[in-house]
Amino acid sequence: MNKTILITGATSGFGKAIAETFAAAKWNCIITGRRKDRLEALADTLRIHHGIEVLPLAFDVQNRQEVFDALSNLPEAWQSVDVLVNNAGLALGRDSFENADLNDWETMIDTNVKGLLYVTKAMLPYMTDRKKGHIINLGSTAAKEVYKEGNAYCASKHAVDAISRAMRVDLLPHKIKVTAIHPGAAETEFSMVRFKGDETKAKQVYEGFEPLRAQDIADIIYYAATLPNHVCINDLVVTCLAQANSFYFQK
Ligand code: NDP
Ligand code: 8X3
Repeated sequence: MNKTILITGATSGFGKAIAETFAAAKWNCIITGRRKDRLEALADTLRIHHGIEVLPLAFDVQNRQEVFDALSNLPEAWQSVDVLVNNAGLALGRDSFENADLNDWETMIDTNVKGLLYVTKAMLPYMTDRKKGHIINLGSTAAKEVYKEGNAYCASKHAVDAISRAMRVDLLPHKIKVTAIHPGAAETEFSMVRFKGDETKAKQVYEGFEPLRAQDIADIIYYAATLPNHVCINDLVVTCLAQANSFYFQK
């Protein structure tokens, strides 16, 4: 029987690459995000190319009601979720503390922190009932260090790091694995979102070095998710060759 994965933020970047990678390995996929058109298109492609089942669910992870409406009563055939990837997230703006926009801060915290908590809480009963499951959270190098003008984004990812460690302890009796993956700079739609559509600023982030690609992270997540049951990758920082940490790039 095919295994099942749920990926939040599957409409672009890491999430889309993760869906494509698991679908190619014949996992059935629950794909989520706000952009319904992209979800439907991805669902069709995955079904046609890989002959798997796909359940697209459009909702905003910031909205507690929407999250629970979408996830707490999954059709029975979809309830045996083996892997949950909490990937949906974003940075908004790169401004010093005194200039940063409060709305941006709230959106990052509501998405990266509260959204991850809501989705996990809604999905946990399916895993605790079976005493089986794997939760994979997308942190960042920004979960480990703070950088100039990274303020609330770094804080939100530090929270993902802390939540992942807390989950690992609390979910141990339920035999649920928790993996936190912390990528460095990866060229996805991330910087276009961060700089609110300013293509020049977004491109500058990756100038002069070869950043990670979404597929690199998807491959690592597939590896972590398919290890023998007794083996857990708990915490993994992954950067491109040009990056030592949040501050040091060899361009
Ligand atoms: P993208 O912008 O390419 O993808 C982000 C995904 O998150 C989209 O599918 C988007 O879907 C979804 N998303 C954002 N907000 C919401 C929301 N409120 N509700 C539901 N879905 C949402 O970025 P990446 O793939 O790069 O980012 C994925 C994760 O990886 C994020 O958590 C990010 O912080 C983290 N990360 C990224 C790094 C990078 O350099 N790219 C490095 C380290 C970590 P939609 O808009 O359709 O809702
Ligand atoms: C995304 C990478 O360096 O912008 O999490 O924080 S960075």
